[in-house]
Amino acid sequence: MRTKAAVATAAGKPLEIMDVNLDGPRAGEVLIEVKATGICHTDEFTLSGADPEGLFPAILGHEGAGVVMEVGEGVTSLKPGDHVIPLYTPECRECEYCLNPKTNLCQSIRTTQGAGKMPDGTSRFTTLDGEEILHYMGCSTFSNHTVLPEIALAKVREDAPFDKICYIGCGVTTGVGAVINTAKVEIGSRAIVFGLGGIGLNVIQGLRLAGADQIVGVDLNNSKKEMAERFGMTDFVNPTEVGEDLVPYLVNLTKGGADYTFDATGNVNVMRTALESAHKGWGESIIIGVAPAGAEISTRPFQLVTGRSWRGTAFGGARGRTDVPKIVDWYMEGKIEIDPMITHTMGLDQINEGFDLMHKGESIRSVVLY
Ligand code: NAD
Ligand code: DAO
Ligand code: ZN
Ligand code: ZN
Repeated sequence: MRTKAAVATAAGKPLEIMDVNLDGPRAGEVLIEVKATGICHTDEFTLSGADPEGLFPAILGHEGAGVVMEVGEGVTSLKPGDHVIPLYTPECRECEYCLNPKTNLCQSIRTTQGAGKMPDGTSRFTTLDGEEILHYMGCSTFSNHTVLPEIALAKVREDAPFDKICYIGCGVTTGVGAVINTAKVEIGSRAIVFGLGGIGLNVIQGLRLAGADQIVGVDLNNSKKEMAERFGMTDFVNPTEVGEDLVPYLVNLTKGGADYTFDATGNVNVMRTALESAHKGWGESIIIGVAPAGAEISTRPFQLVTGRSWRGTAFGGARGRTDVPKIVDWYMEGKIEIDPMITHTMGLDQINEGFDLMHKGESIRSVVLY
């Protein structure tokens, strides 16, 4: 079939809106119509050329929601008409990783997904001239139609609005899941969240859901304060206005250090501050932010000897086919909020404006509606 897509032709260039060819689903694959997709920082990271694994030409986008149109041979868990959210972290339920309750990092299609291909090693997308276009994170939601492996689709309830639940495909699940699945925050905890963007706000609402008593938000940008308070932040700290070293300031503010700290900036210096402002003896620091290629973290090992621990999380530790439908339920039941975080919507033709809004720090989430 022919469909309309925003194609990343080369690093550092705006996306080009064009018609492309899309082959139908092969065995174990599913064709979906994408109804809405968020624009995430990871798309920008790849488009900018900063992602060492970025491949071009490709159709980016990994935060979508849509409807199944056709299923390939052997697909049993989905049928045309089902509402779905694409998963950049699939869940095959069979590999060594899926069978280990300690991780959500299904490895069954890792190699081909990283190479921009479907599991059989080929792409379904070509230009109208027949040139191959690569998939991205196994999702390619910046196309009105896309093909994914069955194991990379979460089936969700049909009354949930696409323009909101697309955000559960990355930002919401990453932030809320970091609290619930990775840190397993207890009622009454004290926590610090570094970075109050699209991920950090979801960490904050995850902390509220978990019953944290103190939720400190740290950001260089004072304009982030109001929205973070709306989602449950109890204290705001702008490091440039503290007038003393940040770690002792935060340790004092949290009465000895936080039970849990989260980095949602991707800055390795902030990651160190997050670790060192966790409570001596038991504080846990969770890295969510993705640092630039080649960046390294450091601290004095005595920080760990004295009981702090340093961990990371991808996709909020969520097993997508199992957990994403539950997060959609939480949204529909009012346990979590999404609507205020969708600050801008646009058509596919305006998608580059969504990237501009992100660069200027004016949006939390821009969502493309097809
Ligand atoms: P964002 O740009 O919307 O938010 C980052 C926030 O950090 C901004 O508000 C900015 O003002 C603030 N900030 C920057 N430097 C700071 C500093 N030194 N001190 C305090 N605040 C600072 O980004 P986002 O969409 O929220 O993503 C955050 C990070 O999470 C990115 O690195 C992204 O790649 C990563 N991410 C990780 C996963 C995962 O599964 N681990 C998934 C999605 C995104
Ligand atoms: O199994 O090695 C692997 C791949 C893990 C991918 C995790 C990606 C998480 C961070 C990227 C940001 C996603 C938007
Ligand atoms: Zn993302
Ligand atoms: Zn698996």
